[in-house]
Amino acid sequence: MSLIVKSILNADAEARYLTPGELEPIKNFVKSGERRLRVVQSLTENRDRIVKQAGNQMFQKRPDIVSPGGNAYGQEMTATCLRDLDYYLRLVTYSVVAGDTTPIQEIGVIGAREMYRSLGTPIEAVAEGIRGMKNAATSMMSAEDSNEVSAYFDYLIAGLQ
Ligand SMILES: CCC1=C(C)/C(=C/C2=NC(=C\c3[nH]c(/C=C4\NC(=O)[C@H](C)[C@H]4CC)c(C)c3CCC(=O)O)/C(CCC(=O)O)=C2C)NC1=O
Repeated sequence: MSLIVKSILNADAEARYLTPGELEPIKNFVKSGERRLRVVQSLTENRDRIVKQAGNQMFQKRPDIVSPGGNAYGQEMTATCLRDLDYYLRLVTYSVVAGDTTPIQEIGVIGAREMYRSLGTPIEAVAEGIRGMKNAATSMMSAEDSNEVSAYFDYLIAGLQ
């Protein structure tokens, strides 16, 4: 949920106007709008490259997952693994747009550990792949944009550990 919607729901629950304390973060949210949209556009346009680069890095660091008996072994499983990275990159774009970690948390983190355990997927390797996406994504951005998006990648990585 975006900051604006959240603030309105809180205020309306008490039938009151938005307070200066609520308007200040909204002001910052609005001010950062252009930057956040620029970041999302960059992630969206470069998603194939980001996922591919991160995948290659991850498979190099963890050759076991693409070796016989590994969870991402075989063309189909490797593709499913890269699809998961793409899913996570998409969630990061949702959170950057909303200026809020809720999409990452609700869609990508809650229940993820249990799900990956049941699939036999080593979750620390998933986190490694996401770290690779962070590196790939931030290497193609300005320092300011990179700051914006790093926080969301870090939040996601921490949530999967
Ligand atoms: C947007 C929220 C969302 C997430 C996160 C998600 C993940 C997700 N990953 C899955 C499978 C999978 N996920 C992986 C991923 C990997 N294996 C590895 O060793 C690597 C470390 C890693 C890649 C980084 C693999 C290989 C499978 C297939 C496992 C199997 O079918 O046995 C499945 C099982 C169903 C399917 O195959 O689609 C789900 C639900 N689905 C969602 O809707």
